[in-house]
Amino acid sequence: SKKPVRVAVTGAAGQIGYALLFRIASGEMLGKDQPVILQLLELPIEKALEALRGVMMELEDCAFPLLAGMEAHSDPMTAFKDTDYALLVGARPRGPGMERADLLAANAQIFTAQGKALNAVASRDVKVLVVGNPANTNAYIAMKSAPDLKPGNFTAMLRLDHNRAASQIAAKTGKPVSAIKKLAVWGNHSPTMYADYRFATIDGASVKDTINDQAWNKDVFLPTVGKRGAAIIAARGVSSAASAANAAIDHMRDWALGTHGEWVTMGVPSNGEYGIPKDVMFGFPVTCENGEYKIVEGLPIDEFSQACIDKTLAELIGERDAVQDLL
Ligand code: NAX
Repeated sequence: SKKPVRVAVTGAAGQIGYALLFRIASGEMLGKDQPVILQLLELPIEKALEALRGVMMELEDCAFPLLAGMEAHSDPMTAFKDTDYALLVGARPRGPGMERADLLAANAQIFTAQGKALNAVASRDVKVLVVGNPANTNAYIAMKSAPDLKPGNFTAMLRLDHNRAASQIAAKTGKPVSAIKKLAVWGNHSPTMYADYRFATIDGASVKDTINDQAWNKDVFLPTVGKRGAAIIAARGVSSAASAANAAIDHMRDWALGTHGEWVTMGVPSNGEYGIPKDVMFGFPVTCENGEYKIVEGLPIDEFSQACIDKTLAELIGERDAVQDLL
């Protein structure tokens, strides 16, 4: 049987953590033959650590055959020791009256410390997924704080946006989501992201030609996907958790086990693809093979798409510039 791998999860006592840990431990992320050791990080405050103890009791009570070990930590330097995978879910939420700059600064502090800890103690091949918002910029900060790790070890979660887009297209066309291929979401995990179905196929037919309605794209599809997080908060009273955890599982599973030629969306550091400045953590279509992702290159970008990409890029550059002095 396989040797256990180490999976660190931060914010483990939060609502995404609660929807995520049980699925990792049951083998849905890394395979039904891959034992895992969970290294869980929470804030060093009694309430959070007590809640984490409760979650760990429930994990024990599942008696998962693949759960080879479990640790609680309040210091990233121990939580990330030798970790092969790190899901950075915990982040500072926006409090009442908090300005955007304050939010960026508070998270810069968290993700600098976590990036440094990963740099110091994690496996050299660690795969890092940042879920905590602002996810792209937090991933950028962690990457910049870990100079001894490859930039490509760091990614941000755009998969929820990708899955939301797929689901809207399935509903519009009356086809199952499984029939949709070659969808892409460009840019920031924020309402500025650009979900792009120009290359997508459904049962082999062009999605764009099947829908054939640019007004629907612009006036319905893009706003629906972009504002989906807010719609869920309005309906549920709290933010998306199960769907976010599901997207995190999809992202890591595909990165680790491969996509067999199919496209998925990951936020990854640019190497200059599509004119995105180097190191900007940007949503791109990728394929994954042998534990590596590869950006799908050479796609034509029309005028409408370029304007959308420019807008989401401008937002990311603004976030990057706001934290530059804190790194
Ligand atoms: P919760 O507030 O339920 O849980 C967050 C947990 O993180 C708390 O238990 C808190 O104690 C812990 N935490 C905070 N700072 C920490 C730190 N420095 N180290 C370790 N633990 C820390 O939030 P939840 O609903 O689970 O959401 C978590 C994050 O995901 C938020 O930043 C949220 O905005 C973000 N999201 C990102 C999405 C994406 O697609 N990228 C979608 C869903 C979600 O909104």
